[in-house]
Amino acid sequence: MPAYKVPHIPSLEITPKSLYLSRRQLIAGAAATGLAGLTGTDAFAALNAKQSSYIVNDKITPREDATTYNNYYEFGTSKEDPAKYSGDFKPMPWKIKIDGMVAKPMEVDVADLIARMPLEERIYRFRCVEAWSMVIPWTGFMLSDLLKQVEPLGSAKYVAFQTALRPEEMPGTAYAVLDWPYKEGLRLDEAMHPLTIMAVGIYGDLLPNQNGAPIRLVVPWKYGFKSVKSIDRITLTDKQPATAWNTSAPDEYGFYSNVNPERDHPRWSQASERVLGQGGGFFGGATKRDTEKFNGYGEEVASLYAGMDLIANY
Ligand SMILES: Nc1nc2c(c(=O)[nH]1)N[C@H]1C(S)=C(S)[C@@H](COP(=O)(O)O)O[C@H]1N2
Ligand SMILES: [Mo]
Repeated sequence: MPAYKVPHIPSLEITPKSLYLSRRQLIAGAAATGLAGLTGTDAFAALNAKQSSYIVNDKITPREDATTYNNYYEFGTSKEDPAKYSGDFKPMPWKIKIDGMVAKPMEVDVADLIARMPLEERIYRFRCVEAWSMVIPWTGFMLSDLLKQVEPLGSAKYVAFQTALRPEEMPGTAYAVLDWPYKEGLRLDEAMHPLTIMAVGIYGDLLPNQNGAPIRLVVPWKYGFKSVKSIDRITLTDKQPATAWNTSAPDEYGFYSNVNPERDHPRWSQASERVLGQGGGFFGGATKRDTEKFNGYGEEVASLYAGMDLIANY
């Protein structure tokens, strides 16, 4: 049994058809207006998600912790900065450009994706490279469902992702702490894996700005920094893409960044993690747990790396 019952999101099965249809209409209306002004209970209706079978049977991290202890350097480098300084960021309306080695490049509106993609709620463990973790209910759709629509060419081997760069809304980008815009990348087979999702919500609500509104990647078997926020461009390519952390510190952050307790970060151990929001205080008294290889998703993803040396390819 899940340790957590998903609030507010009726599954499609138990939703009367008339109500379901009126939600679709509401969503269509929201798409037309770019979801402007959709908050609170309206947003629950917009996030008409199905409960997924991808569920970690563990205590959910309190929403308060997941939305006030963040990494989002565009809004500052302290964990409290993103919640404090992302208030001017405007996540709607929002377009994502998908280009590169595809038969059908496109520009798509995120409100439209929220309206028409099959949304699911999944409860994933999420582990930051800084040796803390949390358990988050994400609402999103499989990245593969989006990539299929642009028809990747046979020559495409990687997917590059980019965060929007809006200096006037992102005070942290005034400092050259990373090479802006924030970039990330996946191998095409990693991007097409069913565990890889584009998230538009957490805790049944639209993503708060500090968590990557309006749309972000979530790759649960990799360190948190692979899960790039506020994406406005996705490019299919045949070359391994540059990534923000690999560019800034190549000895510390590789391209693969699979969660791996056997491969320490040069400055700290990766064998265990502090669980955010558990055991009273955070780093003070937080519960510690052993880090699992591939963050516990090995059964699903280990085959992607058959024959690869994951110590060299960190
Ligand atoms: N654009 C962008 N995406 C980003 C980051 C960032 O600084 N900028 N930080 C990454 C890191 S290090 C982590 S751990 C996660 C944190 O996600 P959360 O704040 O929703 O927990 O976002 C990742 N995505
Ligand atoms: Mo991270």
